[in-house]
Order: sequence, then C-alpha cells, then structure tokens
Amino acid sequence: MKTYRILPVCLLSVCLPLIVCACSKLGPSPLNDGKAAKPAPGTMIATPPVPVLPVDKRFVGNNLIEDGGFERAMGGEPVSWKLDAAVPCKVERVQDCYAEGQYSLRVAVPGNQSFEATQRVENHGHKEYVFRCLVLAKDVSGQVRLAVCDTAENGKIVSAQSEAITGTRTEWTPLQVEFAVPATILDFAVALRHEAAGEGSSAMGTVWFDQCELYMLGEPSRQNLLRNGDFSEGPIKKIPSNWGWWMGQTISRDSDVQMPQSLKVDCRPEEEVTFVQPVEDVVKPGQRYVLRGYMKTSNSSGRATLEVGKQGWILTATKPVSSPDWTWVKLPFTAPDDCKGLLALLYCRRDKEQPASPCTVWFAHVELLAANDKE
Ligand SMILES: [Ca+2]
Repeated sequence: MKTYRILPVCLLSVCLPLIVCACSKLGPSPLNDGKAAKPAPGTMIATPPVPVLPVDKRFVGNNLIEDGGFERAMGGEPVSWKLDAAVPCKVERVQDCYAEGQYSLRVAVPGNQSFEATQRVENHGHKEYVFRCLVLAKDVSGQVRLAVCDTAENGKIVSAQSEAITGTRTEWTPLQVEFAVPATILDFAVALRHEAAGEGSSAMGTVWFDQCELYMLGEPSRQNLLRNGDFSEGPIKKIPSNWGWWMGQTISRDSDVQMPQSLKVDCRPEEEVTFVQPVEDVVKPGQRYVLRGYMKTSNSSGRATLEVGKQGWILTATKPVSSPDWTWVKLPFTAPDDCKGLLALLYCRRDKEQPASPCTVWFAHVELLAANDKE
C-alpha cells in the first residue's frame, strides 16, 4: 500500500495538476538535476511516493534509532549519526526530498567511492532486531544497502546486510535487514552504506536516506520452559536452584566480563559432569521445541553439549562445543509421541584423547522454548 504526501503550496490551487518530485519552495527537484523550473504559484507539489511500512507484531518497544529521520542537527550535521568523512562525498541534511518530517540525509557520492553513516546501539542480552530505512537513488553506480556490524575493532561476530539497490529509484524504496546479536556483544552499529563499484565509474550519484527504524523483535508467546535457565537463583558456588547434578567437583556462578550471569563448572581429570532439570507437564507429545544457550570451555579437553533426555537415555544432543569463545547453540527437537516428561541436560563431556586434563566449562542463558516456524 502506498500513500502520496501532498504539500499544498497554496490552498487556492487544487486544480493545477503539475506534479513534480520535490518541494518547490525549498529548491529544485533532486531527481532532475534542478533543471526543472520552480512550480508556478498555486501548484500542487508531491514528494516521491512514500510506502507505508507495516508494523510487525513481533516489534517490541519503540524505535531504537536516535534521529532516524534526520530532523535534528548540530553544526549542520545530523545528530547521533557518525559520518565517514574520509571520502569525498557531499553529505547534507536536506529538505529537497523527504519521506517523513522535513529533512532527509542526502549523500552525493562518486561511483568509485564508498560512504557510511553509522549509529551505535546498546545491546541487552541475546536479542533479535530488524533495521529498516527508506531510500531514494539517482544515477548510483555503486550499491546502496543497510548493514549491521560489531563496534569492536576487527569484530566479526555481528555481520548482516540488506539487499542492495543501484541506479535510480524515484519512489522511496524500503530496505530491511533482520539479524541476531549475541549476549556477549555490549553494543553494535547500524550503517547506511554506499559500496563503491570498484574501478568502475567515477560519475556522481546521489542517494537519500530517511525514516530509519530499528526494532527489537520479541516473542511474547514463547516463555522459557526451564526454571532458572539464567542461573541467577541459588547460592554462589553451589548447585543453582531448580537444577540437579550428577558427579563433578567445583561449581560457581561466574562473573564473566561478557556474560555476567553464567554457570562455571570445574571438572576433575577423568570426570564428566551433568546438570539436569526435569521438564514435565509443560512439554506435549508430538510438539516441536528448541533447547538453546551459550557454552564455552577452558581448553580442548572439555566438550560442552546441550542434550535432551528421556527415561535414562539421550534423545538428542548438540554438537560438542570446545572453544574459549562463547558459542550460541540451538537444539530443535520433537517431543516423542509417548512423552510424559523430558530432561534438559547440560553436559560437560570429555575429549577421549585427553581424559586426564582438568577443564572448566561454562553455560549461560539456557532456554527451552516452543519452536517457531524457522526452527
Ligand atoms: Ca525525515
């Protein structure tokens, strides 16, 4: 569905049908190099068509982008956006075309140059997001897209990008990217990006950005079926509440820098440790579920897995994690038809080649959820 934003220059002028791209009183049309004459007094002016973006039921809370419409300025530059000024691109807040408010961000960029405007966003736990923005383009020979990346130097944990557009778009075109950010990331950056066309054309192209939005995606119907899956309850250095355990020596809740709440397990040589939580009543036979969480190990001797058990045997298990980096794993499964209850297991297994080495295993943010369509 599309709506057309109509700006009456004069209230007496409704009968003149001249429609041009942009606001006449604010300058020439951006999409025709300004060669068009200004509309005569009494002309109806329309901006390029602006699509109405749907409100997704999964959106949680407000738009997380500051000044996503480029309406605010400080020293002429948009507030909250960091402009990559190392390239010879002319970047301005302009009123010649906009999708909302009265301004957009216009970037005049040669085809063989790249440009980026970024904004930092704080992350809280493991979250999924959608980033979207409206774009106009004129004679763009590179590629225009939205991107998401780590703020840490050389960080490559968060990396996602939208489809790209190139050439000319005379209607505001929505670009969108959905992505997940691990709990280990404290903040990330969203980017409005022009990617150079390599050694190709140095001809100038122009791109406009407006109505940038970032929403957290929620799953209100998906409750964690595990109790104390974040290990926040229970005495320090003892078994966390609601979890039982088999074997093992020393456990503690860790104050890991990246993961403030986690379960830390020190395993003696030759020893394998399991934490277990019975899941009865809440799982239904034949239904799909997903067990997921974060794991890491101190050395290659440790093998951390999430497993689902039934009446003393293992139904399914994740691939073992043996890495000092926090690793997000998902274990989708279908509850057996004769299921009257399952066990959620956090397993500290051993590399059979090095059973004598001591090792430490960590778990965090463990959840058992009803599976969604993607799982
Ligand atoms: Ca705007």
